[in-house]
Amino acid sequence: MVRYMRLALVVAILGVLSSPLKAQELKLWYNQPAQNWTDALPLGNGRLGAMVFGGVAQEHIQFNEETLWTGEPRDYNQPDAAKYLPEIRSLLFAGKQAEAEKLAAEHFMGTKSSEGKRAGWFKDMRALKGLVGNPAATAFNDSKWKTIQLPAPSGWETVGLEGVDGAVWLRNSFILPAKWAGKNLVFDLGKIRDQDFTYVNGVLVGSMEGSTEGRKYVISADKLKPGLNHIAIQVLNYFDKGGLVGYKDTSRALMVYPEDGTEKDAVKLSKSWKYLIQNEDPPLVGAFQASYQPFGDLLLNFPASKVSGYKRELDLNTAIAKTSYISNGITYTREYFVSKPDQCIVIRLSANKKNSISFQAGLRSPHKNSIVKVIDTTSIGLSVQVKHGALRGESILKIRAIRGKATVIGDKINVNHADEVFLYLTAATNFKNYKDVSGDPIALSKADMAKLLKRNYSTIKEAHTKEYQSYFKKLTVNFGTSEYATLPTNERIAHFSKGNDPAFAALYMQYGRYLLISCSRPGTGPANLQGIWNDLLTPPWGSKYTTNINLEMNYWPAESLNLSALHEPLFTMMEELSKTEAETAKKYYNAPGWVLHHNTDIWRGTAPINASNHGIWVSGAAWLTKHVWEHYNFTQDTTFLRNRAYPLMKEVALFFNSYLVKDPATGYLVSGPTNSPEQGGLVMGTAMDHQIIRDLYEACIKASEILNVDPALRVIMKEKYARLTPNKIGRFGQLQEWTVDLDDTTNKHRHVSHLWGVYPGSDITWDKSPEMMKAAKQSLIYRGDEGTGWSLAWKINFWSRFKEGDHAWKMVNMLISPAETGGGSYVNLFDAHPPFQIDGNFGAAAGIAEMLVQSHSGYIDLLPALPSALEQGEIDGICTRGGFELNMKWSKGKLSSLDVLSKAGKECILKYAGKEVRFPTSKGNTYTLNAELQLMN
Ligand code: FUC
Repeated sequence: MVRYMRLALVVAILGVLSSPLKAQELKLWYNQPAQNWTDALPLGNGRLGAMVFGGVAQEHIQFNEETLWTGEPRDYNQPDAAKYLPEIRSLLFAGKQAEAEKLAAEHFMGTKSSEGKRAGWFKDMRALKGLVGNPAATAFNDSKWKTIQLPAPSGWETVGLEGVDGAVWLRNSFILPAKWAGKNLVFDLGKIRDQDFTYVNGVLVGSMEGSTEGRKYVISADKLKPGLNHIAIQVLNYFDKGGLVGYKDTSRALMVYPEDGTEKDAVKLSKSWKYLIQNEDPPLVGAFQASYQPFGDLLLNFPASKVSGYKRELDLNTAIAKTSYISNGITYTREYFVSKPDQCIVIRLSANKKNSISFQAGLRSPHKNSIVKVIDTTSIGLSVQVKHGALRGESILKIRAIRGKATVIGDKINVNHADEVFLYLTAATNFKNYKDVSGDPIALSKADMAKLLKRNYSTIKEAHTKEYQSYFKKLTVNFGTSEYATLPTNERIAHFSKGNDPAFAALYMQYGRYLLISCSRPGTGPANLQGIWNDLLTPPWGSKYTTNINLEMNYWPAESLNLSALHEPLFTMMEELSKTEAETAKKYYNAPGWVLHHNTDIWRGTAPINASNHGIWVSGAAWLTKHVWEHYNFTQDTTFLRNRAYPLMKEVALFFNSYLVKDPATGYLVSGPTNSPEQGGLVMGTAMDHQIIRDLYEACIKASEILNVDPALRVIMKEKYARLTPNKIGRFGQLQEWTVDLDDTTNKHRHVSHLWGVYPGSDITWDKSPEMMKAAKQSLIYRGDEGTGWSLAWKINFWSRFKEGDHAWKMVNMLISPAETGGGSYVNLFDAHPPFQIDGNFGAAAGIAEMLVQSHSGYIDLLPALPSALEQGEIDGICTRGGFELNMKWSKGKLSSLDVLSKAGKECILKYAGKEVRFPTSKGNTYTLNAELQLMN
């Protein structure tokens, strides 16, 4: 009987297997070339990144090399910060937050890079140095000036003044409506970066310094004329974005309207302005940390022609992008990829008719200090030097034309009537490590080129595909297909939240994996705020590494989505940080071990930055160590635990052993001075810190037991663990964000740090503490669903842990919707903060996995938060803690089959629909279970 039943079950399972879900193509594709950078398709090998626009008359490939940053190696620490620590703490305990923040601002922030002297330059600019005539004057002739479109919300860098810091004049005019005669007018010029001197009809009418205040100047009627009135603005921009940036609400115009009227009566000034650069060399501005830089652009200009059948795509299965179109009856195809084995950006141009390929290739860079040079008869090079920085880069472009001819003319390469063309681009910098910039970029770039030129295109392509697929193929996911799967990606994004395209969520998940492979390979640096892709000299938040959510979120999918090896760059960075951080621990807290505040950069800066109300946050290192511990949990690799994870964890535990202090009000240990990221200013004691520290102690105690080391330290950690401030439920039924019940239930801020214990932590679970879980959920309900890209992604994970799949799905829908003013997705599916920030891509991919499998509570929970929209599907290769890899299928919302591969031979505990099964496993064996969780082998 039992045998018969087994047989029937096997037949049933085979039945399911024999009617597989139809899979969609794993491609992003479009019917038109990229207009904006966030339409372009990203490629990368962890070190070199490329954004492919796919233009017909002009192909544009913007590229990056991951080590090109501003700045130089330097000490970021304030030498005697620790002297002020006791006073800051006692002020905070005494409720004197403002005084504590002031003292900390003066003595506790990190040091900035060197500053220039402003006074002399300022005087020269105001005295019109370098100009002929006075542009403020009404009669000034600006007919030879160029034009610029204003406002430019992302800075004038994005509308034609890339790389310009300094003094720029802007001129415009408007006709005074007759009915405004005799009225005072309001000039609303939005925010200006950084300082303006605004003239109307030659008279200075307003001036302000500071980039956060909008300019609204009231001009008295006597300064105005009937008819034409002239406006001239001298803008002094010292660093970062420049110009008239308008308002956060980008639909708001620059305008002028009567003082007694409203904006409805306004004459718009949002239009073309004339401009002249007076000077581009302002005095240096000190920066707490460095910014990631673009390297250059490869441009291919083709003869103009009419085309049909245009398509561009990115194939996630091969990490190869393609553009194709028909022109004059000839089908042209471009193929692009970035090879890790051959360390280069590769492009192949082909046509289905011989002698048909002609174009001109050139290089350029947004860096002012850059030149294009001839290397040999078929190669040119690009040298860039970062302004005021220690880093420089060298790139080489080599063209191989099959038949036809490639020749260098001027600083460009011309190709005429070729059958097929191969372009190879290498790039390198002088960065060796965070202390050493003595590298030889030209030698490196040349060596890469020499090596690859010994191989042919198909060998290079094959090696690339094989290496890429060694990561990508480890997991497949299929949520079925739908009619929408045939739509171009931009249309699918627009349609997704309207329903019926669950397959797109599978594509989004795989795209997250694709992006991680492309920007974080073993041996490269970790993924920064934009992964590896950046086209701006002043990118948002420096495109650096923010550690109060963003850097960690980048690596959330690494273990569960079977990309464990890609975690490596983060671990190497942590080992470097643990060295620079040791200095910070000593100089700021007089403590052993290491501590990381809320940001770091390529130079491994670790001291607090920005402002004392949010820059002094102490849990960065502790949070990062969760990643080494999770790597161990997923892989069960005790050698890794002994040699890499535990030493890092132990040093952070040693820091907290010394740093935690007793809260006089409660007797518990608290962290502080610190903050709950970007909420409530500098305080003693935040729920987030305590959850992270508790997690660290728990992990460190377990690790020391597994490794059988440090028994004395274990005793101390256990004692500290027991005395740490516990999670608390506040008066609104919410999980308290601080030790004191200060939560504001109307606060809709994107940061939800006090829920750290729900995800990525496991301090709060339905099993361990249902009341606290309810309170955490209540806090999230108060905070609301809206948020930036990463905030939406975090909320997918929270709702999955709350086991509310449909709410989690709602968050997926909000994230996969066209990026407008809030979080969403750009045309190329990059996550929109906005602007672009890659963390949301990774956080959401991890969040979808969390709907399917969870393993943070000591067992594997199958389909714990399956949304009704994903009622059928299959995933092969999803990983869990304990060293298991699952192949799982479900249909009609119910598990239908499961294979468990045991990679470490640990006991397997599975839970599904109220059932629990446990069985011993042997390493390397696969266990098959049926829908009832019965073992079939
Ligand atoms: C913090 C966040 C922002 C952004 C930035 C990189 O300041 O509050 O939303 O993610 O880091």
